[in-house]
Formats: sequence, C-alpha cells, structure tokens
Amino acid sequence: MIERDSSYHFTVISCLLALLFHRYDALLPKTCISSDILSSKECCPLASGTAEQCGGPGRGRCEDLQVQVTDVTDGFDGDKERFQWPTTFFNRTCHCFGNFEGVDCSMCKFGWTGPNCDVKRQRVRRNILQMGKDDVEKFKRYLLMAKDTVSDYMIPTTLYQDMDDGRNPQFNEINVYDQFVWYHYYVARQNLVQTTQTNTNIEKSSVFADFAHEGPAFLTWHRAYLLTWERALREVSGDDDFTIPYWDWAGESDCNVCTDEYFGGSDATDNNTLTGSFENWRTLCADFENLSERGQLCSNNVNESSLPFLTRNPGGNERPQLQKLPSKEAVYYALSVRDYDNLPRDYDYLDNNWTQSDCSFRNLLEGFADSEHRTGLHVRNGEVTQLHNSVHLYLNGTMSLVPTSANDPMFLVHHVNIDRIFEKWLRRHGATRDEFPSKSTPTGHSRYSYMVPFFPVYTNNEFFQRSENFGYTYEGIDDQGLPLDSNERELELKAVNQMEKCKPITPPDDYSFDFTLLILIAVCGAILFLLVLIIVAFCCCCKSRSGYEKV
Ligand SMILES: *[C@@H]1O[C@H](CO)[C@@H](O)[C@H](O)[C@H]1NC(C)=O
Ligand SMILES: *[C@@H]1O[C@H](CO)[C@@H](O)[C@H](O)[C@H]1NC(C)=O
Ligand SMILES: *[C@@H]1O[C@H](CO)[C@@H](O)[C@H](O)[C@H]1NC(C)=O
Ligand SMILES: *[C@@H]1O[C@H](CO)[C@@H](O)[C@H](O)[C@H]1NC(C)=O
Ligand SMILES: *[C@@H]1O[C@H](CO)[C@@H](O)[C@H](O)[C@H]1NC(C)=O
Ligand SMILES: *[C@@H]1O[C@H](CO)[C@@H](O)[C@H](O)[C@H]1NC(C)=O
Ligand SMILES: [Cu+2]
Repeated sequence: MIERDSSYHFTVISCLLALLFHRYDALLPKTCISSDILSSKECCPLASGTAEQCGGPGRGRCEDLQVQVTDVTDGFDGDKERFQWPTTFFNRTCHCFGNFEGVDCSMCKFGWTGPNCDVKRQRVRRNILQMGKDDVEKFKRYLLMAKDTVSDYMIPTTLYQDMDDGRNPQFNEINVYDQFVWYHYYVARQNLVQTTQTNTNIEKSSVFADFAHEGPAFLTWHRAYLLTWERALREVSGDDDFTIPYWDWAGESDCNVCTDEYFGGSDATDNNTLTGSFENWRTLCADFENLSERGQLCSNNVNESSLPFLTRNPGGNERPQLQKLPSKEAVYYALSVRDYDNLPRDYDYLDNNWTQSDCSFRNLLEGFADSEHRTGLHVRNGEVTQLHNSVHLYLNGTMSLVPTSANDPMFLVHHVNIDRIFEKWLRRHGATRDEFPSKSTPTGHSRYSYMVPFFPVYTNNEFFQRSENFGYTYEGIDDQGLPLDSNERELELKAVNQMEKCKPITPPDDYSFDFTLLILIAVCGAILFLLVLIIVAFCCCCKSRSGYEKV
C-alpha cells in the first residue's frame, strides 16, 4: 500500500519513469497517483519527449471531462466510483487529437503507428490450433513475462470514499497480467451498499452492478479490453507483431487446448489441478465474495502464496448441459439474428431482470438466450446458459466465476473467439454504429457511457465498428464474415439461410393485459365517437331536409 508520506516520493520517481516509458492504458496511471494530483482531479501529465502537458499543440490539450451519460446511483451509498466513470477520480484529462491516444497523448490509437500515428498497421489474429509450436510457446512465454513485469498502472486497495477525497491515496503496484485480472473483477464486482453500524463493526451488504456483462456493452467492452491487453503483451515482449490467438470451441467434443502443449492438462490424481506452464499460477480475488461481505475491495495486498492455485475441470460440472461445448449450429443461429440488442433490457437491481432481451444477437452470444433450440428467447428460469457462458461453465473452475475468470489464460483465447463471432456478425449484417442502444440500458451500458475502468476513456460507440478500424482482422474469414474454407462456408450459409426468423415475446406477459385493455378502450371509444357522429349527422340532415321543404 502506498501511504500518504511515501506518495510524494513515489510521484517523483514515477514522473521520471513516465518520461522513459509510456505504456498500457488501464486504471490508474502511476503518474497521476499522488495526493496533490488526486485531490485536484486533474490528470494531464507531461508527455514523454515533449515536456508539455498532453504533448502540447498538435497532440492534445488538458480539458474538463464531461460525462455523456448520467447514471442513476440511487441506493448505492458511498460506493459510486464506477458510476459517471471516471469523474470520481479525475474530471480533467488529456483530450488527444487525431490518432494520438493515451494518458499523455504519447501513444497511437489502435491500428496506427509511426511517430505521428499516421501509418496504418493491420495484424491478423489466428486460430491457436493452426499455429506452429513455436508461436504457441511464444504466446505462453509472453503471458509469463506479463506476470513478471510491473505495470505502469496501479490499482486502488480501498474504495475512493476511504481516501479522504484523494488526499490519502491508497493504491498498489500490480503486474501486467494481474492488472487485467483485476480490471475484469472491478468492472463486474458487487457494489457495496447499505452500511449498517452495529456495536462492534460496520456491515455492508452488496448488490450486483456489472458494467461489462448482461447488457449491450458486453461485446464492445470485451473488444476494448482485449485490444488493450494485446497491446500490453506487445509492450512487455517487445514483439510488435504479436496478436492473441482464438480458440474455436464450437462443435468440439472436449477441451482440445487443455493439454500441456497449450494451457495445461489436469493432474491425474485431481482433475482440478493444472499441469503445464501455468501450474504455479494463483487466483487473484478468489475470495471476492468474502471481501464483498466485509465491504472490502479485492486488491493484491496479500501474501501471494496464500492465494489458491488456478483450477479447471473441463466437463466436470454435474449439470449435463454444461458437460459439453456449444454446437456449431448454435453459433450459426446467433449469427442469423439481425438485431444487436432488444428491449426489455432495463436494469432492475432487485429482480435481476436485465438479461431478458429476446432475439438479440448480444444476448444469444453472451449466452442468456437460447441458441441450441433456436428460439432466441432469453432463458426465463435462469437454468440454461449457452455459447459464451457455457464455455466458462464447462471449464468448471477459475474460469467459471466472472470476477476470477481472467486469472486463467484460457480467458484470452475464449474471448478472442467471442470477438471473432461478433466480427462475423458485424460484417454479415453491415451493422452501423447507431444500432448500439442509447436508451433503457443497464447502467454503464449505454452507447456513450465511458467504459469502466478504462483510462483514458473509451465509449461503447467507438468499439461498435469492424475490426479493421482497430488494425486487426481474423484468419479465415472474408469481407462478409463468412469462412474462406469452401466446406465451412457452404455449411454456414446453408444453416443460416434455413434458420427460422426469431419471434420475440413482446410485449412481456406482464404488460400484455394492459396493452389489450388499452386497445379495447381505444376501439370502444372510436365506436362511441362514430355513433355520436352518425346521430349528430342524422339530426342535421333531418333539420336541413325540413328546411328545404320549407323553401
Ligand atoms: C472537478 O472536480 C473538482 C473537485 O471536486 C470540482 O471543484 C470541479 O468543479 C470539477 N469540475 C468539473 C468540470 O466537474
Ligand atoms: C477425472 O476426469 C476423468 C475423465 O473425465 C473421470 O473419468 C474421473 O472420474 C475424474 N476424477 C475425479 C476425481 O473427478
Ligand atoms: C470465506 O470465508 C469462509 C468463512 O470464514 C471461509 O471458510 C472460506 O474459506 C472463505 N473463502 C475464501 C475463498 O477465502
Ligand atoms: C506467505 O505465506 C506462506 C504460506 O502461507 C508463508 O510460508 C510465508 O512465510 C508468507 N510470507 C510472508 C512474507 O508473510
Ligand atoms: C464444478 O462442478 C461441480 C459439480 O457440478 C459444482 O458443484 C461446482 O460448483 C462447479 N464449480 C464451478 C466453479 O463452477
Ligand atoms: C423480474 O423477474 C422476477 C423474477 O424472475 C419477476 O417476478 C418480475 O415480475 C420480473 N419483473 C419484470 C418487470 O419483468
Ligand atoms: Cu467478461
């Protein structure tokens, strides 16, 4: 933990370091962790090489940061730092021009390179099973290097409300790999609310508040997350060509990358124990539930050797539907659905009703709606989880719990595959950015929400675009998102074309009665109105006729 006294010390050192390095963009940059800077809420560092704030004219300018979406925070007590992100910490940041990006505008936007960030750079993400042994080894080595490299970003060890308005910063250093683990924990963590003071201690209870899952931001958030993580792995390894590969699990009979050649097999005596390159890796935030009950944030402020090892037991869940990987047909079905996301997706904190959108590509791919039986309907009883979710649960261990899942490096290859399916959908349907919902979304999931906890800020809107805009594409798919392999292509086209169109259950059952009543009232009203009209017309007619007779 960095205490008040040492934080000044720290700033000097980190300023010097920042002049030499400028790296990863995750919460929160060391250069801006000091009581002075935090309490001023301005994070506009001097850019390396220029010694000017935000790189000076032509690169960026220090500006007030306006949140574009006002989140509802009623009932969230003092734990509001993820709402209106990132203004609890900083409300003045570098606004970078052109293709410049980063805390101090010294980096390039994804897909750009060169001293002026004006040179396009395209890379290809590959199928891990078609990569050579050397490239697989390289990938694993980079992951190990990330575990061994201290990040330029720090994580808070307490809630902001316990930092005396920034005057008492409580942050910790973290390695580059765990930074991303923590990141995923933080975005999906329980929100701590309802403080009750008893004689002996303060108790806090928590509610679910996930800014990256169970809503439209699921695919855009993970796209930005993977791009950031991929860039960090490039920095750590010095390999500028590196891309994260994908694991295409669809239709596989078992976890064919759960071997020592890839992510490790299971120990013969205990299916939960890993062998291979990651057998010594520990699970950060494994006790997230206990911490949450105590009103505490997970941090790496612990003795590492006291943390549990990674666990994984593919197919080990007793629920039959979680003993197998998703089918190819389920992926084809999700791809055939045209709408990105559909109402209702309101965030009902008490009822947990925010996953119920029907015939929504996002909900299908995330796995809260049914693709295996091709109904496209959200799973109302919560018993079945499919596609993305079922792969997590199939692995039955560290990967199966949202707040810990990124500890297992399989997270990366699984999520790159999810991103690949998202990319296929974007291309197939020629989706445009205005399809991303801006109203009635869960908190943090709106089109212009700043994604938690990215710093500098990103919106969902920016990431709802084809991958070439971020300098990457996927091996084996064409401009329409279809497989280049002719057999695969024929299978997919045939399957998708035969899919019956998804029929949402709208309006929801609860409202259908009211709706019918409304129609009934409207129809009755119209009939009554017509009747009155006829009577009036009839009377007028009679009158005028009698008038004529008079004439
Ligand atoms: C930023 O935060 C500071 C400190 O809380 C406050 O005085 C200032 O008004 C805020 N600025 C904006 C633009 O919200
Ligand atoms: C471990 O997995 C194997 C193969 O899936 C299975 O046959 C065996 O029963 C499992 N052992 C335990 C202890 O779960
Ligand atoms: C959570 O707390 C309970 C009770 O103190 C303990 O038995 C359990 O091991 C803890 N879980 C973790 C993951 O630390
Ligand atoms: C960390 O925990 C391990 C095992 O629990 C113990 O042997 C070791 O002494 C601890 N290290 C420190 C620095 O406390
Ligand atoms: C793994 O499967 C077992 C057996 O069904 C289940 O009790 C356990 O909760 C699963 N673990 C995880 C982390 O999903
Ligand atoms: C939300 O779900 C709960 C339980 O599944 C249900 O009782 C409630 O009616 C739902 N609310 C809405 C608005 O759909
Ligand atoms: Cu996730």
